[in-house]
Amino acid sequence: MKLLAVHPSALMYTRVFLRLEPLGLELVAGAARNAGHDVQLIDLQVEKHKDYWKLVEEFRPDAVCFCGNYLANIPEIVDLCKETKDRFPDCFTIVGGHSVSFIPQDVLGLSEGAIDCILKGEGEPSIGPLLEGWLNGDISQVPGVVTTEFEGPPPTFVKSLDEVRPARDLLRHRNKYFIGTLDPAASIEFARGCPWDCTFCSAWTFYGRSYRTADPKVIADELEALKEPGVFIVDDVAFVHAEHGLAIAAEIRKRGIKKEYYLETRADVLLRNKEVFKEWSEIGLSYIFIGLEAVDEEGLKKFRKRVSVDRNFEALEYARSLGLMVAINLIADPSWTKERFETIRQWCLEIPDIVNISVTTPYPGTEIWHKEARRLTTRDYRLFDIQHAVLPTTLSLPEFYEELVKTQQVLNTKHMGWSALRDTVGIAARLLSKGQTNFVKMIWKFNSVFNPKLQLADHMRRPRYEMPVQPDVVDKMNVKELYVHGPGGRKSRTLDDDTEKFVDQTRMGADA
Ligand code: B12
Ligand code: SF4
Repeated sequence: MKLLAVHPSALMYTRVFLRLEPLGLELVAGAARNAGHDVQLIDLQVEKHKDYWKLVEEFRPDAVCFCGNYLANIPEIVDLCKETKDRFPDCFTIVGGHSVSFIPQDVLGLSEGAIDCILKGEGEPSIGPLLEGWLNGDISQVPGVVTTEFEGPPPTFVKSLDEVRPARDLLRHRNKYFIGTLDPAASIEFARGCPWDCTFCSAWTFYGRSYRTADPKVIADELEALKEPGVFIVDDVAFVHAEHGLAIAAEIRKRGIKKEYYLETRADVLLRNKEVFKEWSEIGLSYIFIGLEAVDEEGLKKFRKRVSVDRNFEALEYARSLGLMVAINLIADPSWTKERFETIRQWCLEIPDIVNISVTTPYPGTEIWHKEARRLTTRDYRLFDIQHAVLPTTLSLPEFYEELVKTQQVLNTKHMGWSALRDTVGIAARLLSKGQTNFVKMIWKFNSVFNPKLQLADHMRRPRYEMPVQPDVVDKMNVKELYVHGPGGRKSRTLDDDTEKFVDQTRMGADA
């Protein structure tokens, strides 16, 4: 069968700071190719809808599959499926990925028959059987499949993360992916899943709190094959398991692989596994993103992060001492007042790090979704990108955005525009001389994207597709109902006993 794999357009944040290759979709494309299908891939983060149509006309796929990782992309995906079905009624349309796995019936309903099925959970094990089933006229037994008429068996995990490799060669513009000065950058996965259980996050509910690691040798093979000098490690929490991090580092040293890395981790993991991060800073780690979420104890408790403020600051200090560029995420709560924003602004000004501020957003598959969804002030999917307020704000909405953007401006003043150019003039010149313009273009983009008036205007657009009205707020909920892949318990986590104990001590525990 001829399959076209499609990643939708970029959301607000990725229009400025970074743009990354669609690794999950490349894995699904790789698995489909291994199953004997003829596969093409298009990424609308870097190409336009007219390029999609051109490719569809030329390639004439029998099936098109979309990556529905992001809730805010759902309207675009539904529209593309509708038009694809109008023009090519026999084309099999599939949507898979993170967000749609939690709300398959809602998405199928919006599409009015234009989406043939949702494929829930990990795509690698089921995409081959799905295409096979379509050819044979029966897809009802494919794990993870959901249609308006039936639901197949539960989704399954790929047998091993080493089994399928991403079809990187199918990406048509590899030089368009970057993060900060890592330009161009490729993405790689060392481990999958997260053993913690934060209330605002769906990473753990998607994977049933499992944690699986890839073989260090396979990882090193993949790194060796990458042409890009920059590498974004997509793991939710990097180096949870110290031995795994050290084994990859040893393989990299042995083979003399020279790359620059970016990763995301938790403050308590960084402090527990100091030697791993030190080793990585010596073999090329240059950026580290730490999800602090809040700067006071009360805020941390709310997000069920059992890391204390002091430990957070200690972690920042340690990361800086390794010479790493540190980025921090803070979550702005809709209840924030002008004074609260001012306090955060002052804090951001005092520290040398990059501070990214997102807005509390209940997502399907998270605990806060079940507690807050009834209070949503909008049901427009497009606003669920953690840059818009979708819950009632204490300040008026215009004031909230004024304050939010003013606080995000600190980042602009400190780390973008002329100050960025001044600090990175050598790097910028080197990148430009190689024809890499992503980083240099990025540093001037902030004001054109982050603008309170534009954000307010987004709320005024008439929604084409809305989420269904949510049932009553649930105070006590059955956590098991949140999962896409059912929880597999201790054996589903490749962690030694000490690390498992550490995880248990640092999470609140769904049943605690
Ligand atoms: C790396 C990452 C990013 C990267 C790269 C994203 C990219 N280009 O793909 C960056 C940093 C750019 C990013 C940005 C954002 N992200 Co992000 N991101 C992640 C993260 C940590 C891992 C994703 C990943 O690469 N995993 C590894 C690959 C192999 O897995 P995968 O992509 O999920 O693909 C598998 C399955 O989903 C499925 N699948 C995927 N596509 C398809 C397609 C088909 C047809 C099928 C059958 C299956 C399938 O099969 C794949 C293989 O098993 C996830 C958390 C998570 N664990 O999922 C959050 C996550 C997906 N991001 C999230 C958010 C909110 C964002 C932002 C909106 C944040 C912001 N600050 O604005 C932006 C928007 C990005 C955009 N598209 O414009 C949320 C999603 C919320 C939601 N429900 O919409 C998540 C779940 C994090 C969270 N804590 O809740 N993100
Ligand atoms: S540590 Fe918390 S926020 Fe981070 S991926 Fe795991 S569950 Fe999500």
